[in-house]
Amino acid sequence: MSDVLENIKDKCIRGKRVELAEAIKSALADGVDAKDIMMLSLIPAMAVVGEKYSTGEFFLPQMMIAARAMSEAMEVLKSQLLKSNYERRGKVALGTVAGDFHDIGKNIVKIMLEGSGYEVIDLGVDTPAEKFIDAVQKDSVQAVLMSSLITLTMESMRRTIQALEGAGLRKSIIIGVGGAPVTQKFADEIGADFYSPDAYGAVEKCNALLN
Ligand code: B1M
Repeated sequence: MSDVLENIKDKCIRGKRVELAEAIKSALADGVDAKDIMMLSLIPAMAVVGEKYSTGEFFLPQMMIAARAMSEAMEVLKSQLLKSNYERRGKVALGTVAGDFHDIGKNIVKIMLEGSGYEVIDLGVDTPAEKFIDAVQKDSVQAVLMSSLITLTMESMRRTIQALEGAGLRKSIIIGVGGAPVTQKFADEIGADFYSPDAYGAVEKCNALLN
């Protein structure tokens, strides 16, 4: 990895948000690709933060500081990532499921979908099944996409799919799931239409299944 990308990653891990934003602006001005900054610096930085938290080297405050730096960095990158101008492709609802407040991954999925021409109804975090149902009924979305970062809250995905089935809406939509602990096996088990390990994959699956 180049020194520039390594430096950005390091600043994100250490939660140096002002320096991080400056380093990203400078890299963009030098022609570094926004996608490379996201894929090679920021996302790997969060994996390192997670490892450090697991091993007890980082505590919750450090994880929060790094997460805030990452969120602000995404704001800097957003305009670059949204530059692609595709024709409108469809409307999807996206949310982090009930009980879960992690939204960095969800927000990346949102940016990538919007950059690819989708209208995204962002349901936010800690999203109960009823909000997904509302989005299908009132906003006429063609897909429901759910994110979960905690093993325990993966069950909220199952409950949401059951609630959509109970409301008679299941057959009219595509359901996609993702987030670090989610697997293809789990997606199959709960009856989702697709699983994607990353944001680009989620866009590809939407392209394939909705168009
Ligand atoms: Co939390 N946290 N956290 N956390 N946190 C994890 C997830 C954890 C693995 C850390 C650890 O223990 N090593 C652990 C979960 C353990 C488990 O269940 N197995 C954990 C824990 C325990 C907790 C708390 C319970 C801690 C506490 O309070 N004691 C608490 C939970 C609060 C709650 O939600 N109820 C908590 C809180 C937080 C912060 C607030 C400090 C912060 C979140 C800030 C925010 O999101 N605004 C935070 C963070 C930053 C993390 C880690 C370090 C990083 C998560 C992240 O943003 N990754 C995380 C460790 C880790 O993941 N290794 C951890 C980067 C992001 C880009 O990846 O979200 O996976 P990800 O998204 C990817 C793909 O998965 C995919 O695309 C994205 C981009 O490629 N994707 C989808 C995501 N959603 C998709 C949906 C799709 C498709 C693809 O739909 C089709």
